Amino acid sequence: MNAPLNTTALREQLYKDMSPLNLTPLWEVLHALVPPQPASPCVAALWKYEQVRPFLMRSGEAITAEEAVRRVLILENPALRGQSAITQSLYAGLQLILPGEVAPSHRHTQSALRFIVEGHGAYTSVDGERTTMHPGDFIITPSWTWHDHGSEAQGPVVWLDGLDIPMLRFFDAGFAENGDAKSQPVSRAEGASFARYGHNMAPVRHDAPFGATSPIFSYPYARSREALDTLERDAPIDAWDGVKLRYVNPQNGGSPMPTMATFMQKLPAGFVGKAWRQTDGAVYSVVEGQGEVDIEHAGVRHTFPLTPRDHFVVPSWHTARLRSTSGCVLFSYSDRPVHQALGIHKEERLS
Ligand code: 1HN
Repeated sequence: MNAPLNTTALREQLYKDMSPLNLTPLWEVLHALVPPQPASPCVAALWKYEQVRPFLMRSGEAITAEEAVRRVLILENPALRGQSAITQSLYAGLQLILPGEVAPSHRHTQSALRFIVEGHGAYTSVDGERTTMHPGDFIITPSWTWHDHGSEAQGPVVWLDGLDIPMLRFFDAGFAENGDAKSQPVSRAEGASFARYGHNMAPVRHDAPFGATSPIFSYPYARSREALDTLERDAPIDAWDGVKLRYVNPQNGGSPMPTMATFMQKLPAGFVGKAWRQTDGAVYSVVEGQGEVDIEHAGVRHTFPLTPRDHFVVPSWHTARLRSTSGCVLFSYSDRPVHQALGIHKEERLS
């Protein structure tokens, strides 16, 4: 029911008179502040690799990795253009490095993940240890560690960068520092961190070299794929996820980074998944095979066809459903660990 005219006039005058003191009535915004359902401003979106790749290659002609510092095309949520964000809390971009190039050393408080999309033989160095990239590998840059990238590959190498940039921006906690040298000196053998922490074993005198972040820099695709294949053959298939595993920090069983969870899943051939929704917004990279995803929110429904190297985003509380006739492997990351740390994570598995 509308307020009578004199009341309306009274209120409008009140709002106008107190506005110079930076006062606003809660009752006008209360409903939007605590909505009955999570109400993300983000929308579902798909980036087809065949459409994106030509622009990546053109960037390779337009600017060097060194001049750009990081030659990246940001995947911006269509509803958040200009904010360098794919969800309210997460950043995503596709980075290109060409043979012989170096992306110079720096460090920042933001955590980063790399998911290798195309090409072999580029490397990233984290605090003196190099990791060679292969398609499907998941590589971590812990907060405040020196990192640079380089390439001794034959052709272009492209990876997905996932960072917690919008989250740290929200906390006004973003800092960065440039290194003295373009490439940091290599001080540890490649594979040392994986040998220490990647085989269900750990150093006897336990340390946490990167605090809350996993001491493993690289989770190789071959290992993840083998696990999914074994489970697809020998274990019950989840009706929503197919076969889905989360990557872990071997020191505590939690997510590899404090702000981002990462997952790899396989949809068996003929999979028709049930629908779910969850409060963590998730970014997906299609690794192998073909499939389809339906994403629905507030009466708007998208069906995205999926082929390798495509990327898509499922924002918070959007209902999603996966299908694959021939089988499909998907990598994804989300801000779930933060929701869980705050005790606010919600998931609904619909039938
Ligand atoms: C960054 O340092 C990298 O190290 C990639 O490759 C993307 C986006 C924003 C800020 C820093 C990298 C980034 C970034």
